Amino acid sequence: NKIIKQLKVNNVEIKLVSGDITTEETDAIVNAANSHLQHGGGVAGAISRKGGPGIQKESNEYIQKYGKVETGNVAVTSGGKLKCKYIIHAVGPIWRRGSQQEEKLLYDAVFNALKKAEELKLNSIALPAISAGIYGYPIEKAVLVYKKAVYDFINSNPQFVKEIRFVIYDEAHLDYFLKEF
Ligand code: AR6
Repeated sequence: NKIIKQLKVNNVEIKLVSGDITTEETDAIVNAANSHLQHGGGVAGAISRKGGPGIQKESNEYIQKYGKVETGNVAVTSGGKLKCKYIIHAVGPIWRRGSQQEEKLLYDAVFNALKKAEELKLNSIALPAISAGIYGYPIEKAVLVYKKAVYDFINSNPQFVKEIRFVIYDEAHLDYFLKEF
């Protein structure tokens, strides 16, 4: 993966990376999951295939134990065969023209993923463009929400998280990220 841009905010490094999140070596990678943690398509499918069957199995056990993950919330599994220690499964909203609190729910998904990394005392985390694929959230609107969530998190003075990466898979999204960060 290729680092396109990096900036430092307070004591935290933000990196924009182009490529595939499944190859990242950060302590955690974030998955763009659904509420049932059924990892079929998109980045979830790629993570599940490359990480091995343990990831879907742990996800199913999580759902059996705690029930479904509400939109805006997160669940944690191991990284399976991937290089990361953990996968933080964040459930973003399906875009419905902005009428269903999508902005708040996307903010929560990103903020809660970062908060979980801090709770787990992790130093580095990589996120995909949550909701901006199959869930249809317009990328130009999504990047504004990602930025606000990341800056709010950094302003909460995390003690552990020192590096936040956005891994951009869709080349057409790059300019929107570059413009905002
Ligand atoms: N690495 C990084 N980003 C990726 C990768 C990858 N390997 N593959 C795709 N993307 P999506 P959503 C980008 O659809 O919109 C799944 O079926 C992709 O280009 O994965 O939140 C889940 O199980 C896009 O920019 O997630 C849910 O049911 C971004 O990841 C549903 O899709 C998110 O696209 C979630 O939809």
